[in-house]
Amino acid sequence: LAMSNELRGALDRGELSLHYQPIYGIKGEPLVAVEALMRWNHPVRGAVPPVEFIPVAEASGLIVTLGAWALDEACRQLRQWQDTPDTGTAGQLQVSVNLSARQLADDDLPHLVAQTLARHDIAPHRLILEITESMMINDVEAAIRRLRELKDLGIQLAVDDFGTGYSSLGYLRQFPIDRVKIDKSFVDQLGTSQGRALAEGIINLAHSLALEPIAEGIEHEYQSTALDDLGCRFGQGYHFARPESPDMITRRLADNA
Ligand code: G
Ligand code: G
Ligand code: MN
Ligand code: NA
Repeated sequence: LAMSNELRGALDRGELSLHYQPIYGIKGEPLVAVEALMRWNHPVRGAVPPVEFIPVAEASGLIVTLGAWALDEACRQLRQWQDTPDTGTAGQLQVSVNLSARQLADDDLPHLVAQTLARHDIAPHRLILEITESMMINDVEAAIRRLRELKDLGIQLAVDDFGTGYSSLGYLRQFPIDRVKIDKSFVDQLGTSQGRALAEGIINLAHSLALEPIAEGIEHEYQSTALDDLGCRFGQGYHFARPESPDMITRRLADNA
């Protein structure tokens, strides 16, 4: 409760910020997207990790306000990268924003997304919203309707932590999603033949459903190579880059790296 109260003021005091983790083409293509990740710099406690404060924000409902802020800030930043001279491919860069269940359930979400894109003059296909499997299976019909509303805006939808939830493959086909983010736990197991077979199955499944697989948590070169061999074209992880400040992303764009 103490943290929940503090978090309420954190936004107004400017203690929240977004860092961005690059998503690269696995064959070495330039930066294609960045995932926005919330940071809380507490004046006394220092950096509070999202795994501590996001659940608190979710439990209190404050995540709806924080999430709206994150969406606006990510779009504002994308516009700024694009408008900065000599930032190469910034005009094609996509930004991925994580959603919580409470936000998805909010009837105002599609309107909020449309307004935010318009405010910053961002083409809808450059915004990716990340949801998890668990957010889709509680009320499948409601989730499908909400996701359709979002898709009708022209944005992209990704399923985060893919493979760790309970969604049956039958359900998956009904959802209007574009990409699946293959959970780090599968990337971690790429060194064994069984783990590799599992990753291959997931990548093939994604492709057969016309979903773009994006591997998460790539920490080693051999994982990147294995994923490339298995036909996964995009990846994210410490091997490429950690979540970093907007300025560092600006530099990457300028270097076209
Ligand atoms: O870097 P990392 O520690 O940033 O993130 C930890 C967890 O917090 C991840 O599961 C991530 O999806 C979640 N997270 C980070 N930023 C946000 C955000 O803006 N909204 C939501 N809902 N979750 C976030
Ligand atoms: O749940 P979600 O996928 O949004 O969470 C992203 C989380 O994964 C963030 O906390 C981010 O910092 C973390 N992350 C990203 N790449 C790596 C990696 O290569 N290794 C590890 N251990 N964590 C990573
Ligand atoms: Mn994510
Ligand atoms: Na994930």
